[in-house]
Amino acid sequence: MLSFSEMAVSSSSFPSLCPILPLSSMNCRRPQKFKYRKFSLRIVASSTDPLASIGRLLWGRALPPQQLVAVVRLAWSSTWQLMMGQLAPSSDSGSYSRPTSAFPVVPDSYYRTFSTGDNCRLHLYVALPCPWAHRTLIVRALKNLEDDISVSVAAPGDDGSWEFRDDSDTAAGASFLAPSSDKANGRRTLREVYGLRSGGYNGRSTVPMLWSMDKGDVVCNESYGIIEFFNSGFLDGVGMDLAPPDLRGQIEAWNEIIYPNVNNGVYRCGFAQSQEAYNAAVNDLFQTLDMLDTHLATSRYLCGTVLTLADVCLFTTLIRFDLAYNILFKCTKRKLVEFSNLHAYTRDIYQIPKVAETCKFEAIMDGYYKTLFPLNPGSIRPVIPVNCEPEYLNKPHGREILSR
Ligand SMILES: N[C@@H](CCC(=O)N[C@@H](CS)C(=O)NCC(=O)O)C(=O)O
Repeated sequence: MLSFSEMAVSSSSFPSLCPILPLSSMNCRRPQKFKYRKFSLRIVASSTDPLASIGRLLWGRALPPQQLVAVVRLAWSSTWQLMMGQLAPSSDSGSYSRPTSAFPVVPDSYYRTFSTGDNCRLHLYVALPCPWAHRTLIVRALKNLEDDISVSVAAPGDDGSWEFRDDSDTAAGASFLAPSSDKANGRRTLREVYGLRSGGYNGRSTVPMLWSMDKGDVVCNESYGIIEFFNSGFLDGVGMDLAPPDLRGQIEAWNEIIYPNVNNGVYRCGFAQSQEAYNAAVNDLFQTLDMLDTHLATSRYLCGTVLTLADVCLFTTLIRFDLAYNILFKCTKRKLVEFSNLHAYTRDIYQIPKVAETCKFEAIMDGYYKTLFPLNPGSIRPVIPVNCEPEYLNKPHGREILSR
């Protein structure tokens, strides 16, 4: 790709811009451009403001804003379509369709070793902005699996793919969460780790990913598969059971509503590539949130008085709602804080011991506003809303009464 200074001295760059502007409407005199061409090129090359210089070179001293806007708009929207097409695959109608995971379930053999509590040397790869990875961190904490399942925390690199850093605090314990080195394989990127499996790997290198250190292979890279598996471990008295057999039908029913309309629903809003696709996604999302708000007025958690995997899955979207989705993904009909029951429910779960330590607001903000640059090209990170600060989330939620 050409840098701005290279563009400025490459005369072939300009004709490609000019034909889309009607010459008659351009506020410039042709001869002026050629008369001063050498001089202008020197100015552009040495300028500290190359865009302004290119504008002056094309149109003389007076910049015609309408044409500048028209050119930039066309160039930007074409680039945006190109990038979104790559980053967010969509249907013909412009609706975002999430690619499926390559390793969607944990094979039975792992369940057998895990249920006995044998050290089966599993390692979890996560990233802190990611709502899907966040599910696995919460269940790992609630099941007290920190010492059994070690974790590496990846962070977005310049190209948006997951990378490992030098450990920020090597003395920290197993529950400390911050971007880290790759503690299982010593690699620099997650892509390299995926590539270590026998037979290689060409798919998406996503988090969360559960890795077998014994087999040197991916166990699962679908968040729901991983949390079901974690929940099955050491059931006798270790942590809480987040999927009691009598509630499994209800959990599944809630997941079938919440995944497409809320968890993936916010992405369907943010990554929509047509107005119609956005309208449909935002309607589905807010209709579902209204229904959940009504349900949670009389039910402490989704399935009654017991926290389940369905609540964990809903929580990791809700905790990001006013921080990121409301603004960046245009989920603007209402903020979460305006849904009194849903917001109190979010605070209730946030206050369960060990959950707050998994919520990393700075990393979430950086991850969304800086990495998803097609949605926020200036990379300016908005301030954290007051209602998303820990002090606010720790305010009494008053929901204990629903458990009596
Ligand atoms: N369905 C997967 C989704 C995982 C996913 O999309 N993770 C994102 C981060 S939020 C990712 O790693 N994306 C990197 C990529 O697509 O290359 C799950 O629930 O685990």
